Amino acid sequence: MFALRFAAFVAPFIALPAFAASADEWRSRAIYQLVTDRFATSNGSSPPCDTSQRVYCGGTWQGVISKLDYIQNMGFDAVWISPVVANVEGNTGEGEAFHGYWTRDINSLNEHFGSTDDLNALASALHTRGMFLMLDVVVNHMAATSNPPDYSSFSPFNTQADFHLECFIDDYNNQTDVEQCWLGDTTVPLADLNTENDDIVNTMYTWIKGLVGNYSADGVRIDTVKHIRKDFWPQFAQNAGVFTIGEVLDGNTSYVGPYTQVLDSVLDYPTFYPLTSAFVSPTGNLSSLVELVQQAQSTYKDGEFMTGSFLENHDNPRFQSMTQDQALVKNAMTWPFIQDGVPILYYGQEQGYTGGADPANREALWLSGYVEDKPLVNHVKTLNAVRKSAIASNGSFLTTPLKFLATTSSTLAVSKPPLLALLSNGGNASSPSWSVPNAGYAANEPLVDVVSCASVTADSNGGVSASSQGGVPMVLMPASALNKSGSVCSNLATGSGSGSGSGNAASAVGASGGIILAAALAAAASYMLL
Ligand code: ABC
Ligand code: CA
Repeated sequence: MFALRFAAFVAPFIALPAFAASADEWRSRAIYQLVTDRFATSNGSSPPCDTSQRVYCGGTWQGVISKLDYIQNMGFDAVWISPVVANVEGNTGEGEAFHGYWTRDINSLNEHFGSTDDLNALASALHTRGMFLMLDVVVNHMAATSNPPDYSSFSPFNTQADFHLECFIDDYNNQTDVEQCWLGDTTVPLADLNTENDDIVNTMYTWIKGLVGNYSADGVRIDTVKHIRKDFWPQFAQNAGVFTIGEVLDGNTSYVGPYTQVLDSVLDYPTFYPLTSAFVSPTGNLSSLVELVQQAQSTYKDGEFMTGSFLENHDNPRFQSMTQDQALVKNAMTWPFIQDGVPILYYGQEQGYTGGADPANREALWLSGYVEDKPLVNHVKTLNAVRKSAIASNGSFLTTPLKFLATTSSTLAVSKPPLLALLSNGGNASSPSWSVPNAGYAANEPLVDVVSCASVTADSNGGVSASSQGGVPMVLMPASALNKSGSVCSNLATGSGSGSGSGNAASAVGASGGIILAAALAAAASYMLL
């Protein structure tokens, strides 16, 4: 009986190509988002890169391959790269298409980033390490360099009839305008594809299937999702055949929520805004963050579980362009790793980059020297490692919604057993303290704050009282949930064996191929418990 049900459940996973990863297989992952042109050069050189010029600086897929140790050492097991298809060439008057979002031909690659072989080599280099590749795809529009566009310059949609009539979106409250008018401006019009036309729609469905297959992608980040009617998306996702995460750029859960019904997940923009304002200064409003997260938990299809949580991305000013108080920065950076969804870190945040609005937030990472022994790099390592430990030590960590246990005007206590995160926005001159009467631990349980590697002991009711110096966050774990031979505060850890988390994020990913089976087995195991 066991064997039969087991086999029936596992079989569909095994039938998939090695890395066609589903939403469930992304749940436990952590994503590093990079701008391909700005992350690393093929030969390791460090050309100058003035972001204000908005031109190609020289990053490539080979460059990414050469820096996978850097990414993996921080504990990431998935990489989101810039759109890969051929873009408009030359200086448009708004710079070059170094970001990859100005599609000219959906069936050719962007040669600035490398060749077909290079992109395939990146996919296999990632897979060899047990890491996932996420492609960024644009379906809504093609970019032109004149107005009206020269439609014959696009491929394969090369006539005006393939596009909605030109009108730039000026009323974001009119959803028909949002879907059928154009993004961009008269210098670089983003000609809006006529996705009401079945031929166009079917071409896009066939295209995404081919793209994912050709480059062995494990997931796709989908651009401009709110600019195409919702019922376009389910079949698009089905043809992609892998995890889909959509960009619906809006701050309201009521607007974003319905899109969680048509794709696996969304980038959690609604949380991003109150998250930023909560931690950007000591006057930030923590209750707005709490309220928003609770709304999202009840509005999104799977609560917050499958969202992508981020503090920075390529479209918004970096957090450190608004404050450089390192205590605030560390608190804000902690959030994506201790909440319900998949954490996403935008490259350069770990190096303390401070770029403001686009294009300043797209700095070349080679100018940092990729130094790994730095406070924020270490913070990221700790956060990834502690999350993997929590996942390993509690089989339902990933499916248990976080709870806010105690909120004051300057402190938050976020519980996601076995983890308790104690955050504050007092800044580096503050000494925050937290009192959490029912934290859910055992009486007098030995705990470890993994940020400072200090011991904390639960009280006789399993509650926690703690305080930190210099406003830094605390992330508590039972000492027994950390591995004595792991990388997280091993001197205080008392756990060993599989249930207690290795504390080493890198070891949580296996060799190519094995990981899918492992994920299938884990899924099967939890399924058996139902
Ligand atoms: C750049 C500059 C522009 C400049 C232009 C010439 O060059 O950013 O300021 O005018 C690509 C490039 C960009 C380039 C654009 C346009 O193309 O990366 O550098 O702009 O040529 C995605 C990608 C993004 C990409 C594109 C285009 C789309 O992530 O990198 O940009 O393929 C809209 C879209 C969203 C899009 C974003 C850039 O524009 O919906 O998909 N991102 C409101 C609207 C949003 C709108 C947003 C920004 O403004 O509702 O739909 O996003 O314009 C919240 C509200 C939101 C509000 C925000 C700002 O505040 O709830 O509704 O968003 O509180
Ligand atoms: Ca559209």
